[in-house]
Amino acid sequence: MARGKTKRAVKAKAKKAAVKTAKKAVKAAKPIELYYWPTPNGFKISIMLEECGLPYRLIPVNISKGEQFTPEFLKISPNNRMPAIVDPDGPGGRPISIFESGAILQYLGRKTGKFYPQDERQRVEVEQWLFWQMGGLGPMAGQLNHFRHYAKETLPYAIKRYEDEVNRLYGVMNTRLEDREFLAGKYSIADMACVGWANGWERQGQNIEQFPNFKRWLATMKARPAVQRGMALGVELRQGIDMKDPKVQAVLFGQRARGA
Ligand SMILES: N[C@@H](CCC(=O)N[C@@H](CS)C(=O)NCC(=O)O)C(=O)O
Repeated sequence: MARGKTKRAVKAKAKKAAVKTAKKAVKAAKPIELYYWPTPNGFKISIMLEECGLPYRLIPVNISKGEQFTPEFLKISPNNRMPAIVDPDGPGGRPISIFESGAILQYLGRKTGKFYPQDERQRVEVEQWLFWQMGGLGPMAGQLNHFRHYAKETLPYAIKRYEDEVNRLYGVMNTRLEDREFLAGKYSIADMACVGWANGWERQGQNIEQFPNFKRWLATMKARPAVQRGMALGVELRQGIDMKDPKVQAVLFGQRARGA
């Protein structure tokens, strides 16, 4: 009995020491540089960094002023889009830069072993929904926002096309969430990818009451402190920016190939 107790105490002490070492390692790590602007695509990465407790340094990329076109940023993100990261402590201990939010989420998931399971079946579950967001929900909701809120002309056909598509996608998500708490079962990077876009349902002309499972999932997501911190990161930066300002629109809309 006494021996069992001692064994348990030794185990608990070792566990405590391991946790302390891991925490120290996280603190000692050089911060990840986060190239960011507070939008649903940016939130994916601020949420993941917050969820993992990784140290990071925010580097704002004011896309309304064209900072996404600076030569320094284009070296990191040749697609002139944020988010992007530079991890000074990349593979082999050397820096690595990554653009595309889905690739960043996967990298951080592999790096930390969190929210991106190693088991192949579970990983495929996550990846299906991550890519569903990257190729579907994000681009469609983005186009819908453009035609509903920013376009110079009102184009009912374009608005309806994207409103319908976003509605269809929310329906798919609602069905998926019928018998599971999160998109891949357990909370994962797929949920993080979706939440910023899903949170805009009202602006996207959708009625959340049509999607009760989606509504429950969104409430669960928004109750997570790391999600709250991630979606609050830098929102003050975009205060006072008018997306209908012709100068802002000249930067963001009508982009064509440069230097080719
Ligand atoms: N597929 C990209 C999309 C990123 C994206 O569209 N970012 C927008 C803001 S939400 C941007 O940087 N826009 C700058 C521009 O349009 O020039 C990703 O997921 O990382």
